[in-house]
Amino acid sequence: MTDALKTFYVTTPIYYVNDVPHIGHAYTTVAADCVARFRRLKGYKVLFLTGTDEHGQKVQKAAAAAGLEPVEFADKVVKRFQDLWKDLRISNDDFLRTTQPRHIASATTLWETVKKNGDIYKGEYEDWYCTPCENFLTETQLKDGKCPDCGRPVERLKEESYFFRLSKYGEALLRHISENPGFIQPENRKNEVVNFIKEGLRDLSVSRTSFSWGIPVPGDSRHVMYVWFDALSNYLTAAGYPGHNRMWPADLHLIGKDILRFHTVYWPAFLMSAGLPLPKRVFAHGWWTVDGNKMSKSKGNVVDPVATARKYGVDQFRYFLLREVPFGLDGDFSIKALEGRINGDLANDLGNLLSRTLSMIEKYRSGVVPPEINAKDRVDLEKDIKGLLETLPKDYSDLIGGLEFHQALNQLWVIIRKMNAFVDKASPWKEKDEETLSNVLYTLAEGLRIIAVYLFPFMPDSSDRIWEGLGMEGGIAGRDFDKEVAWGGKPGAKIKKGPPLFPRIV
Ligand code: ME8
Repeated sequence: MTDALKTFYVTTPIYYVNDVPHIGHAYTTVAADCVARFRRLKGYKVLFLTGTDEHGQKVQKAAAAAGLEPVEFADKVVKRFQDLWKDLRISNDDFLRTTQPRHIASATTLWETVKKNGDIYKGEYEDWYCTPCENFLTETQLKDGKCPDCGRPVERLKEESYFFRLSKYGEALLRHISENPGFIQPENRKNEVVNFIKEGLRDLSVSRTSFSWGIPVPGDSRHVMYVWFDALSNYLTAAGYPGHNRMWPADLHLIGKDILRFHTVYWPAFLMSAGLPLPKRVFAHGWWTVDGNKMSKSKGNVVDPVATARKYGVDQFRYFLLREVPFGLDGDFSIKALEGRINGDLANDLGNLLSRTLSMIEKYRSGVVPPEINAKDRVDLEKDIKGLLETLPKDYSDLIGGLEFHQALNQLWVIIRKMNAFVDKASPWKEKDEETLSNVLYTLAEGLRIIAVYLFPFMPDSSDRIWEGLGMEGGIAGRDFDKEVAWGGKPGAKIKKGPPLFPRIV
């Protein structure tokens, strides 16, 4: 039995509403969904949070360009994110908008607490600012006079500002990182952060007077909070802060590598100042390029997840995102690669295996899954498949725990390919011996039943279709992972053949 008190809190970044959703947003959110679904199957009480980052100059400018009030503008874009998550079968438990009263209360309390602890003071700021990144830069950080991260022009900002005493936290951060080796992942990202901190931290400007679209600074409403102070505190808001804390600290912040510093330097420093525990782990994944090029609006090559999922299928798209590239590394998206995965891994391997299995059960056993009979002459491959499935639960759980999605899928496909080879080799349709034939068919049906459970976090709908095809009722959600992946499911179910699971792309 799993322990009902185990909890798991996983987050995505909250996305800016100045832009519509693209493949990058879908990537982080599908990965978080896979983690959340797996933990639920393992018996955890999960809080899976995503949402939108709605304040700041960037959003104010985008709204003005569209001739709308920021909040009206945000409402429209938020709906596009929410619709996309529904389409992609994202199982988030909460959707946070930074314009919600619960969040304004939380960010305000965090500010007041940090201020009370002596870490916020008033000063004057003069530096370069990159509005697309909402980031301050010193003269020496600029590259050819432009933002070193996104390459766009920067603006000179001079204004009265509140500062956070970030400089005070360098040593404490380095100590925390060294004492908690799993805090920043992957390893190369951790090294980047350590080097950045070792160069010396400057106090951070955390308020603005040059625009008004933000959460007012408590006690000084001429200022609004710096959008990153506001945004990062969303993770506390959803955990119940400042009231009863249900889930803090988060177990896992999933982010893209572009926002590493905010999550592993600023955020932990704010939390230390407020006397709150730090998130257990921050994992920064890599970036997608498209046909080898940086994705950008000006190039017109932004991959639209809505259109892609509609054309190729939701599960096909989810599978591709998590299978194509090791999580943590950069990867390239191309239609050729997507179609290759669909026709190869999904149609030829998995879809074909299911349809062959169901056809044989229909033909040789009138559509009823036969029992396993303890025959002497087991085909070697049959023992092999069973053996592989019996050792998989631990490897698979470790791989998902380590966010090595592509490896977890790889291991499953080793078994799926062996099962196809097994069908070829055992050629059950030529088999005379009834016992061996029953064993062959049971092995295929049972193997597929177990594979459906493993695949559920990645491809929920297709997994349920495999499950139902094998004559099982009720779907996979809510079941106990350890119990369901154990060999020995009951025979006797009446199979239900349906249309091909993954139609080939021609
Ligand atoms: O940064 N490849 O929001 P954002 C992979 N509001 N992932 C990508 C990507 C790409 N090409 N482009 C974007 C923000 N992403 C802030 C976050 S959190 C407190 C505040 C993903 O809308 C990746 O997860 O710019 C990245 O971190 C996120 O989108 C940035 O989304």
